[in-house]
Parts: sequence; structure tokens; C-alpha cells
Amino acid sequence: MNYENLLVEIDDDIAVITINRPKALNALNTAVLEELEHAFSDLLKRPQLACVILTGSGEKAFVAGADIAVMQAMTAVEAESFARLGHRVFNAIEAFPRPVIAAVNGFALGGGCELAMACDVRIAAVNARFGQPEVNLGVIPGFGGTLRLSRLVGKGRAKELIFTGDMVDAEEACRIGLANKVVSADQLLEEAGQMAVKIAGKGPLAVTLAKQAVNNGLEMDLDRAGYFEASLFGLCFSSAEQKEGMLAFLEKRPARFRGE
Ligand code: DAK
Repeated sequence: MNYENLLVEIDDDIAVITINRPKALNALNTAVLEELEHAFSDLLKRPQLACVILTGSGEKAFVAGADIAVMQAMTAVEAESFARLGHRVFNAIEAFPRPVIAAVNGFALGGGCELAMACDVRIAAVNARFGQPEVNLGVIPGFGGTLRLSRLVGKGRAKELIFTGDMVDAEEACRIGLANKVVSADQLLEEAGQMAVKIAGKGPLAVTLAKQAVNNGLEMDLDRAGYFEASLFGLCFSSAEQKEGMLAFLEKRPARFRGE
């Protein structure tokens, strides 16, 4: 499938999606959001897929936010529907059954930071900058930033970032839990690829269920989350991969989860 604003490369079991509007620092307009929604829904049709890497084109930006030129003239009704589209797409990425790694290659601001936070893991290039600068524009984060940032870095830090609109660099993002690791810009895709390959070698159902357990468990009280986790743990035992994983351990050999 060809897209106007995305590059999608699929190499066996790993997909790389690159948001490709470098002249506007990959800002998110309706077309980009709809294409992202379509691309992720298309990837659902590939049962062999192990992992997705999401990045931005160019050397400057992952995504510099929602497209300000588009938002500037919106009515309240249009703004609400734009925000709902963003929520729908980001929720689909968060719930995508395979891990999604954000390779943050520069500015991840506003909607760009929110997009990175909808991914499971954020690997930041040294030149990455994260922030929620919406208050500079007279709006609040509209694609889940108030929700996901406070869950990732805690309420106090999230409020500071959202109220001041300040950017943090990659090291600080890593220190506060917004990024998982910092790497040199020229190693970013390599590092993301290595993590994807590592994940691809694990039990695919186990990885999918682990993602569900973490994402859903965080929204439940501990009793319910524990019950949910136990159910998913039980479900693992209905799979061939649990048999293979445990047998391989006992036979002192690497597990073969993908029938190679
Ligand atoms: N939208 C549109 N174009 C953008 C853009 C953006 N977010 N960010 C950059 N660009 C464009 C610039 O206009 C410029 O275009 P030309 O002038 O060349 O045509 C080009 O990208 C290069 O940008 P600069 O010339 O500004 O590059 P610099 O290196 O000088 O600065 C920068 C880079 C990232 C610091 C700067 O571009 C910047 O501050 N950009 C805006 C960052 C920002 O404020 N991001 C947050 C956007 S607000 C909601 C739904 C969603 C949201 C809120 C509410 N509801 C509907 C309720 C989300 C809001 C946001 O994400």
C-alpha cells in the first residue's frame, strides 16, 4: 500500500513506519492521522508481524506536533472531531497487539510527544526534544497528553511540563521515564531494529498478552489487575509456545517459537 505521508517498509516480521512530511517537521494533519490508522489496521492482517518501529523522516523531527496551520482556523466542532481522530489513532497504536517502538529522531512536541507516548517504548536520539507546548498556542494537549504523560512521569512532572510548555532533552526525558534510552542519532534505527529483533525472538503470544496485562492492569485496582494477569497467564498454557519454551529450557537449547 502506498501512502502520501508515510513510508511503510516490512522486512519479514518487523515493520518500519516513517512519517514523511519533513518540510512541516512531520506535523500531524488529518491525512497523516488517517494514513497512520490505515497502516496499523493493515498490519493487523499480518499474523507473522512481531514488532513495529515508528519514526519521522529527516534529521530534525520525529513529529513537531499537530499541524498548527490546519488547527488555526478550526471551529470548536472541527477541533473536537480532530481530537477524537487523534485519540482513535493513538488508542489503536497503544492497543496494537504487537509492540510498537518509537524511534524519536528529533522534536517530539505536542501531538508528536503524545504519539511517542502511545507507543510501548521510546528510544531517543541524542538530539531528541520532548514537550507539550500547547499552552503557548492557547490550547491544551488534545491527543491524550494529559493522560499519558502523567501516567509515564507522574502527576507533578507532567503538570510542570504541560503548564510551562518547556522542552526536555533526551537525557532528561530518559531520567524522568519519558524515554527508555538515549543513543546517537546515526545508531537510532539500528538500536530500534535490534530491540525489535530481540522481541521477535520471544514467544509472540506471550509478548502480546504481556502488553495487554501491562496496559489494562494499569487502569485497574490491584485485585482486578491481579485477576486479569492470572487469566492471561493461564491462557499462555493453551499455546504451543509455552510447551516449546519450557521444553527448550529443560532440553538446554534455544526455543524455536516461529517454526524456523
Ligand atoms: N505544525 C505545522 N507546521 C509546523 C509545525 C507544526 N506543529 N512545526 C513546525 N512546522 C513547520 C514550520 O512552520 C516551518 O514551515 P515553513 O515556514 O518552512 O513553511 C517548518 O515546519 C520548519 O519549522 P521551523 O522553521 O519553525 O524550524 P525551527 O528549527 O526554527 O524550529 C520547532 C523547530 C519545532 C522548535 C518549531 O518549528 C516549533 O516550535 N514548532 C511548533 C511546535 C509546537 O508548538 N508543537 C505543538 C503543536 S500543538 C487538540 C488536538 C491536538 C492538539 C491540541 C488540541 N484539539 C483539537 C483540542 C495538539 C496540539 C499540538 O500538537
